[in-house]
Amino acid sequence: MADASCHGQSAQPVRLPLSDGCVDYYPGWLSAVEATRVQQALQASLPWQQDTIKLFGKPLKIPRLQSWHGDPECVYAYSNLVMDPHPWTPQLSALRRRCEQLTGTRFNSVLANWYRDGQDSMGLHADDEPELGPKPVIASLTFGAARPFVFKHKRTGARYSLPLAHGSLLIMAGATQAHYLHGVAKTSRRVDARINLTFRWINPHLTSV
Ligand SMILES: O=C(O)CCC(=O)C(=O)O
Ligand SMILES: [Mn+2]
Repeated sequence: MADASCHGQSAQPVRLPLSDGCVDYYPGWLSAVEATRVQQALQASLPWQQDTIKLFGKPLKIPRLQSWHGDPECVYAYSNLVMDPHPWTPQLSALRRRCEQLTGTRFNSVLANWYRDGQDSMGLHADDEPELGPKPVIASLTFGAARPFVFKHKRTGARYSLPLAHGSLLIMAGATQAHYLHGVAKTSRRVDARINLTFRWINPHLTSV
């Protein structure tokens, strides 16, 4: 259990044992009933799309649905994909406010990911684009199936994995993005849908497009 938070205020999170990172986990941040209500509303109301990236020059559909929301200037670029933000919905704004109150940090954007089944995934990566700044605080809210969330140390290759529970909140802060990759692997197990929201602060003047 953490005795001091690395992202502002403290509300009894579990501090993950990642030597060079700073990751706090709040398993039941939302009640199961509220989390289910939010998940259903997000699935029904966000403008989900399956984006295409270029890998070694070849177009490739990413294995999940996404929806990018934020303040108008929050253009986000990764893997040759440039995303203009959809506006905040009342529900995303309310969740953002609660994450801001907990962390003492501001967020101006959120990436929503919908993993439809076990074939949907997110490859190992770090959220280390210049526009996120050197020590980004990222608030990650999970709904639905508890898929293993994997951290891999960039230098040592050491791995740490935990299943992120329905209604849980994970805060990645400090040097986590500098030292670790993270991702959600495919699985051949039958798994239900999973939605994840990552709230971020983007500096629009540093966007690399
Ligand atoms: O789905 C997740 O838990 C992680 C999502 C993520 O890493 C991202 O959106 O950058
Ligand atoms: Mn990420």
